[in-house]
Amino acid sequence: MAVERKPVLCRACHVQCGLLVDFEDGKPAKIHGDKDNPIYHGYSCVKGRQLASYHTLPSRLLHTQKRMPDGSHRAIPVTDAIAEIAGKMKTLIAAYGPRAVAGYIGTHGYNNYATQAFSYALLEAVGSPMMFTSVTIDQPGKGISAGLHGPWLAGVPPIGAWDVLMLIGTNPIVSMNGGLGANPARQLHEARKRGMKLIVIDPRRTDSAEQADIHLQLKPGEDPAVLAGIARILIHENLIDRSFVENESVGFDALRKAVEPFTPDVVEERADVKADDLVRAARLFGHAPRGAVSAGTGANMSGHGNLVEYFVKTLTTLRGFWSRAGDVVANPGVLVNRFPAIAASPGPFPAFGFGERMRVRGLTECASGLPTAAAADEILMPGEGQVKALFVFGGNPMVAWPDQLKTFEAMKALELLVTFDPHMSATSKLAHYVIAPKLPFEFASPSMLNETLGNFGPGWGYHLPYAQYSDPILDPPAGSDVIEEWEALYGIAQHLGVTLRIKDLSLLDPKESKEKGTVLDMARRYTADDIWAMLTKNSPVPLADVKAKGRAGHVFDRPKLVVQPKPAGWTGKLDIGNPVMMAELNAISEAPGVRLDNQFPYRMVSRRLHDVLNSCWHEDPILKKRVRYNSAFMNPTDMTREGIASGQIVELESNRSAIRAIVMAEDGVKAGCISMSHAWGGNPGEDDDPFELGSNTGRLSPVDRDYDPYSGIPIMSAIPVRLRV
Ligand SMILES: Nc1nc2c(c(=O)[nH]1)N[C@H]1C(S)=C(S)[C@@H](COP(=O)(O)OP(=O)(O)OC[C@H]3O[C@@H](n4cnc5c(=O)[nH]c(N)nc54)[C@H](O)[C@@H]3O)O[C@H]1N2
Ligand SMILES: Nc1nc2c(c(=O)[nH]1)N[C@H]1C(S)=C(S)[C@@H](COP(=O)(O)OP(=O)(O)OC[C@H]3O[C@@H](n4cnc5c(=O)[nH]c(N)nc54)[C@H](O)[C@@H]3O)O[C@H]1N2
Ligand code: SF4
Ligand SMILES: [Mo]
Repeated sequence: MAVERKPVLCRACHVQCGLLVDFEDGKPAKIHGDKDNPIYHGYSCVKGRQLASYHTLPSRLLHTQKRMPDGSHRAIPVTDAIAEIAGKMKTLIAAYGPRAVAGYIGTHGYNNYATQAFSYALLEAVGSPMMFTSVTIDQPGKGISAGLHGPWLAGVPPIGAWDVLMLIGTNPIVSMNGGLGANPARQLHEARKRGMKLIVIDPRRTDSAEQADIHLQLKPGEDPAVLAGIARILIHENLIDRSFVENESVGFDALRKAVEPFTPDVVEERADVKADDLVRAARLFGHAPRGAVSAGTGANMSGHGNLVEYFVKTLTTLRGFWSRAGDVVANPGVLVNRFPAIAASPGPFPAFGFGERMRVRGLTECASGLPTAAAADEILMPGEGQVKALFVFGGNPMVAWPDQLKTFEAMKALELLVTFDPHMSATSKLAHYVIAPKLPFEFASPSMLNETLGNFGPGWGYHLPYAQYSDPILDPPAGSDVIEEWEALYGIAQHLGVTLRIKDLSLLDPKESKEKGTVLDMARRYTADDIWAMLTKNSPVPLADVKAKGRAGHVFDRPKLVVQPKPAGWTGKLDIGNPVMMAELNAISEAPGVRLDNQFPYRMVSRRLHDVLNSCWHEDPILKKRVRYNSAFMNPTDMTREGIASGQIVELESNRSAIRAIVMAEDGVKAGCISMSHAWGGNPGEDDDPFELGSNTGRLSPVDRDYDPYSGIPIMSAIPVRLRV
């Protein structure tokens, strides 16, 4: 049997592992990690190993679908769909103006840089500012806190330099979220062997918490109290880097005052974390010479995401854990440029209150983009500017957005809903057109996404100057009519008679990436090679050189980059006492803690499952054997008290709606919590059997109550619920 081995980068999630595909007689037979890969060291997960069969699942759409008047879908040639969509857009824009056309980039829109660039370009070309992304229903506190605190240009040292790591509401060993980089289990193992200490703040004993020196198993939503408590101990015990704080930041006195009420006893009372454990955690963190803090979705979705992410940065500043003059930059960049390596901050930048204004709840654009939690209202609310058309790029609003019942009404109200999706997702079922895209092994792509992420926090991206470029390794199935998403968007633009300007995504500054982008010749036939050349036009290493190194990932020989001292006369400083954040902290200290009240005694906390990604991979027969539905994981003591057993269906009700879910015992879940993953379940009115489709936790979050005033994110974790047997 002829066996051929082809390296490829996995695009099933953002971390883009370098994998090997063994072809037997021209067909992919086995996918596995690549032991020689200098970043991933052989790592793969089951989703990546199933990626070839994902291309041939019976449920994969091989043709673009059009919705018929009776609600059913029929295959049509993609070229027809492109022409019809453009025609409909023209009519809508003529009648309602360009703001009526909106876009939403979801997980798989993010995973595909060409889709990202072309989707923004199309909206811009028609004059619509209405591009939503999953960022504002994910970790919007990251961008907002960066604005309020200010970025540190030199970034953070790599994991190899840390003596301590604090993880808050994130479980990178499963999720690959930042904190531990690529192949997180291996990185953690090596760091632990070296002596790095780990502090985990999470209501659940996660895979990451299992390995922690200290696990603060807090009441969900009480993160600000815990972090303020830690900051207070650092200040009281003089465990801060005084000269760094004095020279590089402003606002220390305001911070000191605001954290003062959060004594260890107060924190114990509010967050149900032992005062001694809090002190131990603060001392472990405060005595470590170097370290890092990383937060995730749990920290961002439980009511005070901006403040928690602000503490992530403030604790880093208090300890002076940022990269300093003389440090060698671990990854000077290959396909993506980094910020200038200077040990200085340009100071805060606007975090909210600019750009496009939403017509609801006083929301505006923020440093993490437009508030996606307002998108359904923008579609439903009549009046000037009402959204009439929505393009969904690799996302699934019907199961992922908060307030599913409202989202359902919104999707049905649209005059044009177009999804780019290989499956008849819950959202696609309501779409007028579902464009059937090529899948990752059918087109080329370089490792830009994970490299870009490396610029935004500790333990994200690559800790070495690494890049990989993948060729297409599979042909689309015989008889199919699938298309690369950028080609479909280019076709729509051609029909509309507009000119696209493609951003150079090797540049981080949005303005620069636009200015240095490429204006397309709309009469030309571009190839994928042309597009990737545009997207990497100003990359530190030319794409041609990356390609020349072959198709397996490679560490590039880059000139050594050393962090330079702050130039003379520099005025920018970090702000650790931002008035908006301090006011939020004061309000928390004056309000009673999250009490498990009689009406809604449980808190539903979000979590990720190893074998699926959000709403993806649920239809894969192999993965289905591992995970069929999203269980409601509960502490056995709560189950005994309620008289319920694993496998039993219960009803979970919030102040918005109720869902039925299947209970599963898990010792590591804090009592009083129900730990459940999102993006399951079907559309309202569909089969409500949780054993078949799972349960939609989005249905429990109202978007118009308890939302963040800047990003619009509602409570999507730590949701107060009651349980009925
Ligand atoms: N309550 C609660 N809600 C949450 C969360 C939570 O923790 N709790 N998490 C939030 C977060 S962090 C996020 S990011 C969002 C997720 O929000 P979304 O990105 O909107 O949802 P996904 O389920 O990731 O949608 C992915 C879609 O892409 C399709 N797809 C798969 N492969 C491809 C491909 O190659 N190309 C294209 N074009 N499409 C593809 C899938 O079929 C699926 O329909 O959900 C959010 N919702
Ligand atoms: N296998 C797999 N990997 C994924 C995904 C997936 O679905 N499956 N999704 C991808 C996406 S879209 C994203 S955004 C990332 C997210 O990556 P992470 O943010 O690491 O997501 P989780 O693994 O859900 O970890 C969130 C943790 O927060 C905890 N938590 C919940 N509420 C609170 C709270 O109030 N306070 C604190 N301190 N903790 C709380 C939960 O118990 C959980 O352990 O993962 C990505 N990777
Ligand atoms: S962790 Fe992500 S990139 Fe790596 S194999 Fe799994 S799905 Fe693919
Ligand atoms: Mo996400």
